[in-house]
Amino acid sequence: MIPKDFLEKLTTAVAHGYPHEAESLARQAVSQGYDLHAVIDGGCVPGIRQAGELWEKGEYFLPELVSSAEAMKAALAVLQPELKKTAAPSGARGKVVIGTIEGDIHDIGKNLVTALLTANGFEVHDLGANVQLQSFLDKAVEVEADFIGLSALLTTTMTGQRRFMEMLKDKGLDKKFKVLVGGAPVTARWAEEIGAAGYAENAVAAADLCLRLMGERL
Ligand code: B1M
Repeated sequence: MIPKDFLEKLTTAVAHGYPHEAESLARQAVSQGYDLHAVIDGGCVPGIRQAGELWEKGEYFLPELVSSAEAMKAALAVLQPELKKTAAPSGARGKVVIGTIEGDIHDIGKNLVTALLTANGFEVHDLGANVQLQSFLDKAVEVEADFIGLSALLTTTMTGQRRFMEMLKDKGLDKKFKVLVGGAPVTARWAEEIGAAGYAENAVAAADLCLRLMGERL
C-alpha cells in the first residue's frame, strides 16, 4: 500500500517542477518496494496533468511547463529501468515500432507506452519524438514489425496519423502492419475513422491491446 501523502508529494514535485525531489521520491518508491505502475499513475501523471491545467488557465508559462516535464522525466528515469527488470523476455510477444509523429516533441506518454510494452515482452523500437512518417515505415519494414505505434499530443499533429494510414494504403502495406494510435487528443472514433487497428487511452491499455491483437493472430 502506497501512503497517500507519498503520492501527493510526488504529484507536487512534478507539478511544481522539482526534478531533484521527484527523483529522490522515485528512489524512495523503489527502495520501499511500492507498485511502480501505481506510483507513476497515482503520483507522476496527476502532477504533469496539473501543470497542463495551470498552463491552460494562464498561470503557468512555457518555462514552468518545461520544468514540470523535467521533473516527470527525472522520476521516470529511475522508475522505468526498474520496471524493465521484471519484463518478460524481449521480443517474445511481437515487435513494435513506436514514436511521436513529426512536428510533435511530446514524448512522456509515448515513453510510458514503450515501457509497458517492453515490460510485457514486446521488442520495442522507439524512434523518439518528431519522427517523419517515412521513418516509421522504413523501420517497420527493416525489423518486420507487427505493430506501428503513432503518438500525437497536438490536434495539429494528429492529422499525421491519418496521412500515415493513407501512405500505407497507397503502398499496399495497410494489411501488413497493425497501426496503433494514441495521445491526449486521440479517440477510438478517430482511430476507426482513419482505419487504424486500434486506439489505447493509456499505456496499460496499449499493452493490453497489443497482447489481444497478437492473440487473435495466433
Ligand atoms: Co505541451 N501541449 N506543448 N508540452 N503539453 C499539451 C499537449 C496541451 C494539451 C497543453 C494545453 O494547452 N492544455 C497543448 C496541446 C493543445 C492542442 O493541440 N489542442 C500543448 C501545447 C499547445 C504545446 C506547445 C505548442 C506549446 C508552445 O510551444 N506554445 C508545445 C508543442 C511543441 C511541439 O510539440 N511542436 C508544447 C511543449 C510542451 C513541453 C516541451 C513543455 C512539454 C513536453 C515535454 C515532453 O514530452 N518531453 C509539454 C507538456 C508536458 C504538455 C502537457 C502538460 C502534458 C503532456 C504529458 O506529458 N502528459 C500537455 C497537457 C495534457 O496533455 N493535458 C500538453 C502525461 C502523459 C503521461 O500523458 O502524453 O497523454 P499523455 O500519454 C498517455 C496517453 O495519451 C497514452 O498513454 C500515455 C500514458 O498513459 N498515449 C498513447 C500516448 N501516446 C500513445 C500512443 C499509443 C497509445 C497510447 O499508441 C501508439
